[in-house]
Amino acid sequence: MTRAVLSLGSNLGDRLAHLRAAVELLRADAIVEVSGVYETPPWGDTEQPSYLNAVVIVEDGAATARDWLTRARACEAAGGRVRDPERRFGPRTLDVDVIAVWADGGEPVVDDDPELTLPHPRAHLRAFVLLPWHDVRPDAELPGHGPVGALLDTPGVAADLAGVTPRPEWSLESME
Ligand code: PH2
Ligand code: MG
Ligand code: MG
Repeated sequence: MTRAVLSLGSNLGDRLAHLRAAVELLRADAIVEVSGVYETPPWGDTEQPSYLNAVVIVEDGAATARDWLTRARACEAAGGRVRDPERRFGPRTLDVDVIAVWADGGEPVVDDDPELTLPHPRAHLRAFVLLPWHDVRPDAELPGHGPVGALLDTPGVAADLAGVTPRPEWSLESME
């Protein structure tokens, strides 16, 4: 069994529809938990529309960390993602980032592969990842950085929390 935390983000087109489509695709891979949706100011490149962000926790008996990246990219491709090499943190229809992966025995996967660095090298700085994750897993730990609850209290993250707005009217839960 491997478990992964994925971060979903969209700030172009029908943002909610993009997040919902990603969740539907990932359901086939056994979604364990889906967070609420937050509207968040753009981080890292401020000249772009606000994002909708959410976090999902997924489990699959056989998936490797690389498989989670492949699945994340398949979601992005289905969401019409076009990459702009000139603009690393620029706008996007759908972004699915692998934040952390745990192997069979619960050990975190640590990897400095530039294509899939694990844990995600900027997750500890991002209120838009940490807050929805903490909502669904209050005891979560980001490998190498400690409890997510404590990271929410670090100065840069705590300052950003003010702009992270819950949108309870926009659910990603299945309508079934
Ligand atoms: N993703 C980025 C860059 N900036 N800002 C917010 N609020 N949410 C994101 O998902 C996001 C971002 C590139 O991955
Ligand atoms: Mg991203
Ligand atoms: Mg990404």
